[in-house]
Amino acid sequence: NLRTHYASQIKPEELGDQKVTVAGWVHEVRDLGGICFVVVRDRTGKSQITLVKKKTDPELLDKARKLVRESVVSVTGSVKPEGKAPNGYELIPDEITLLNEADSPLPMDTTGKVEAELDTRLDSRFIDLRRERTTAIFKVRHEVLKAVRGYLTDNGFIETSSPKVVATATEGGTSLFPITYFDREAFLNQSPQLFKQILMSGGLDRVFEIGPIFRAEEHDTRRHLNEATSIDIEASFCDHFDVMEVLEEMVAYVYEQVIENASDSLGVLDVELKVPQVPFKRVTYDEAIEIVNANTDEMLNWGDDLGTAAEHAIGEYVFKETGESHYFIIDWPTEIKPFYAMPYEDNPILSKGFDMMHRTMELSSGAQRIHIPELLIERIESQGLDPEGFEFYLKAFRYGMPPHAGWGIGCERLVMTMLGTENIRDVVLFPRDRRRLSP
Ligand code: ATP
Ligand code: AMO
Repeated sequence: NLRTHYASQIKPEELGDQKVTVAGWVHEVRDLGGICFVVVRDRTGKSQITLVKKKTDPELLDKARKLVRESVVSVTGSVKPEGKAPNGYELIPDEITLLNEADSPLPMDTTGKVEAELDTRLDSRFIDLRRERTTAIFKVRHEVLKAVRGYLTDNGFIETSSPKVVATATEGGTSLFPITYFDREAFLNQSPQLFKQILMSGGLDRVFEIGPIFRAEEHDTRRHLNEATSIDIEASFCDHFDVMEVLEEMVAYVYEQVIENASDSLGVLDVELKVPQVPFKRVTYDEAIEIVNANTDEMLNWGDDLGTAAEHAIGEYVFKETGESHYFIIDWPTEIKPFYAMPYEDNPILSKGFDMMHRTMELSSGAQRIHIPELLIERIESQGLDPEGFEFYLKAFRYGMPPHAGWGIGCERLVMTMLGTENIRDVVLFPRDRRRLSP
């Protein structure tokens, strides 16, 4: 056996004389002459291996002293309670197996004493992940996705997957990555949008997808990726207000679950989470414009999109008023929402599209969708797109399409705003951006 226990599973009082085997990376070797400590680290924590010169086989002691930091070892021995050791125990080894020796010097420091640049860390992600802080982020991300799946499943959503190689664009705002698909031009999909809507015609009623989206964002910002993970839902016989409720309830549930299941990781990251209060405040687009014009130097006209500075001004305003970071912006001008957003029947200048915001950035967009094919074609044309390219999609609207609504929320932005990381790249294992294509 290369391993019987993780570091955090070893409880000396329960083990008695039973031997254990831990496996992991050599975190440090401290040779004090009469006594030598080897600290072995795994995903869960650290084990201290203690070798007393007088009591240890000289060959084993020699092997321990020569261990190179960050090498991979497996250690078998007996456990003794020891208050001064990392998890309250020490391991008296019978055997140390060197499984893979690390070169030195290492590409970057793992002890956390020297803070490396993000670029250096991303270049050597395998080493960066050996830092407790980095691993903690991905443990939280796991809890986030687990909670999302749990919440949506419990609320009647079926998990589906849609193709990532497609023939058409869906989101006007950003450009597409073209690829060669045999002898045809194709693209990497920007959003499951069209497919999740087709599933509504199919009668799946409530679906969700967690998958990659690809966006050829021109700019290089701290909140944009070229490959992101989108959490998408679509639900039939619903309007935008119904799915906004699903969204805010889900976000609150995710926070609750992270607090419950990832408190250790939150501690490592020094993050104290507060569950957002539902319902989130609803700010209308008109109010949003007023807030920006009253509180900043910007003068926005009705119909303008909200830029970064405007989003920040609104976020601060809402936070001051409610003490909450999350809120919705509703009742947007139809013209600046995607073609699939349903205009209000009694005032088609406004749409049933919404954004869900965090104080610092947009987290999600959604809408009640147009389910009437004639209106949909009109909207596609009015955005300068060719309905012919959307035939596979439009077909699903002509033979019984229920009213429906949905949203997409960026997983990375959800995790980033939860943990307050500076850069979205911190919460992606192998980010894709303007410059970064490997690892
Ligand atoms: P979406 O997914 O809807 O595109 P987003 O949060 O990525 O949402 P964008 O529409 O890309 O938002 O941008 C939101 C606003 O921020 C836009 O008005 C845009 O002009 C502005 N913005 C985007 N990138 C930058 C940038 N690099 N510098 C300054 N402003 C930016
Ligand atoms: P939208 O384009 O607003 O809406 O995208 C939804 C959410 O996905 C995340 N996101 C990104 N995150 C990081 N980097 C990017 N380049 C990036 N682009 C998007 C954001 C954003 O709020 N089809 C609609 C959703 C719907 O209506 O159901 C859509 O894609 O968090």
